[in-house]
Amino acid sequence: MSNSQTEQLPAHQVEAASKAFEQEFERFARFTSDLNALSSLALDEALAEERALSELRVRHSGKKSALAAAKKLIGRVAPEERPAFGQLIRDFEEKLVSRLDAVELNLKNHIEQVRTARESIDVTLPGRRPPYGHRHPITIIRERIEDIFVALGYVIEDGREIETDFYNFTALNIPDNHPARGEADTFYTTDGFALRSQTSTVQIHAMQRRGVPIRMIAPGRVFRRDTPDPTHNPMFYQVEGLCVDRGITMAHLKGTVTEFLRRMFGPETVTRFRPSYFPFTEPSAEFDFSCFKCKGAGCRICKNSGWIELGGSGMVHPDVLRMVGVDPQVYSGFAFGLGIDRMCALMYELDDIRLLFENDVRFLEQFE
Ligand code: 2NL
Repeated sequence: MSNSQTEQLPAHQVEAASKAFEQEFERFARFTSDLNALSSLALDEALAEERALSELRVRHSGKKSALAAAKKLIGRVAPEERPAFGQLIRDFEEKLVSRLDAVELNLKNHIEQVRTARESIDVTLPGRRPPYGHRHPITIIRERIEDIFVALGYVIEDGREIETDFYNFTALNIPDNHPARGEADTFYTTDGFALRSQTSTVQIHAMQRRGVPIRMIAPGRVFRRDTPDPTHNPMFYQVEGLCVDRGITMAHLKGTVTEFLRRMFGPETVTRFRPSYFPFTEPSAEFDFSCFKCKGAGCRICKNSGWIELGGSGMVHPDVLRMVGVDPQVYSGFAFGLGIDRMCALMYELDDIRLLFENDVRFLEQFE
């Protein structure tokens, strides 16, 4: 064979295939030589490189590759040149496969690492705290009132919010023609029941059920047909107290209300009783206490008077006692009532009572 024929020989084709491979492989080579090149690959970039590498493998070692074509030529090479040619192909194939395998291994390891890192959880990070719940400001004040009266030997009674005329008015000695019974003051259901306008209803039920002597308070929601403004809401919270026993006098009323207000607003608190009128008590009195903020000197809260008006009270009217089957010749009692939301507004210095019923968590969460 002449030299010019040798140029066309299969050995030359293998060399050309090897060169073509080297050229295409060049950009993958960095994944075995340069560690930074790999670690800077994002997951989707690494996956794209993996696919490109697999295509390269098919092109250079697959059925239609130059390598496969060269292998077919082995039989047609002259016997004396066959071993050398065979060796050439094996060397080329081995180099090709080992270089592809090395890159593929590095890529796969990197992909695995990135995936693991992405899915891993740092157990040393602080957890997410669930937001704490808290009591409504009215609940905070109600529970303080309840605690004080429970300590004084009172029980807490609860009742219904929809009542008959008897419990809401008649049993409380409120005359038939009294404006409180009218549609303008009280909410009525279509079948004639009243939304209770004070929690005295609960006291009437309790006296009927438990009899006397009795010491109780009745906190709860009441309803009056008022136009909402900064100091009024048609639904508000009230607590009423009742003490009936033999020999109960106005002195017990004053002592109890005073002790309650001292425990609520501080031991230096002074109380003041002013004569008043309620159909269900006789005599009746409204009570004030010395301002907890300025101690009586005068400030914004007490409107410079030094006193804060809080509620009404009195000796239970004998007719009310008779109405629930209690003999007023044997028993006497005192009762009082005050607004919880009003107390709340005072203590937290709210200038609008309606804030308590808007249920804006940004407002409500400030109190506990
Ligand atoms: C006020 C006035 C008051 C009563 C409530 C009462 C209850 C019974 C018998 C007699 Cl069962 N009286 N409750 C007495 C006087 C005043 O509340 O200004 N409340 C906010």
